[in-house]
Amino acid sequence: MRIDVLTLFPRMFESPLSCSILNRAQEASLVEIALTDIRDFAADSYRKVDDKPYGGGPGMVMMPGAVFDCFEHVQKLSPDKGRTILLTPQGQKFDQKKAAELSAEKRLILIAGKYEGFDERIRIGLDAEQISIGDYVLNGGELAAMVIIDAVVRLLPGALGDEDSAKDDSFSEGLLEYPQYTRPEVFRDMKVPDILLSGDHAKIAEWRKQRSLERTKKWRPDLLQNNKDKK
Ligand code: 6GU
Repeated sequence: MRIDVLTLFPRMFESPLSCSILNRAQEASLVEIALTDIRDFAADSYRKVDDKPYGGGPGMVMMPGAVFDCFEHVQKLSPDKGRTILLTPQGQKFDQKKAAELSAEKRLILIAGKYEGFDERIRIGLDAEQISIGDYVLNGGELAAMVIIDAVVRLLPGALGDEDSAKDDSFSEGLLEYPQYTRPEVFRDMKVPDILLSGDHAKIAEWRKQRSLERTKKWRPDLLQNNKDKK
């Protein structure tokens, strides 16, 4: 997979992309992540990329010129057209299902903007899908882009050490994950449930399923409702 990110702050991505699973996935060529600075495509020598909104109001709006030029440049970096995504609080809410869907793409082009917004002609002209990561406002789309990259890359075959680990994750079956335990068997008077030490794999699977259901009912009943709505 190839992921291109268009941003005014490429340095924000350095640390997250160079650690842990995201780093390993790039080293193993499972994903190539390329950052392009939108400001390099500004038309004037002040490198100006935003301006006051027509009609008045607070804040600054991203001008279309640099974003379009940057996008057209980035598109040519690889033969795949890719799926273009604009990060904005107005977008469709990102979830595990969307992560799985995006992980099947050959190429993603993520465009991170400043919150006050994009000139409307960017959304229209690029014919991009809009994604939000939740109902709150961030200063820009960068952190949202990183969230999406993280959630998508860990689903690429081979990205996790253990091939099965993504399957058991919370949300992968529309439920929260079952409780996990590791050594020691007793910690501050709290004991690992006997069944997990029993070696009976069928019973363990059933126990986990029940615990998943139980904690989803208790902590995230909305997920069960969503599952019903979808079925
Ligand atoms: Cl994608 N961008 C911004 N600026 N704020 C957000 C968001 C995106 N998703 C949730 N809040």
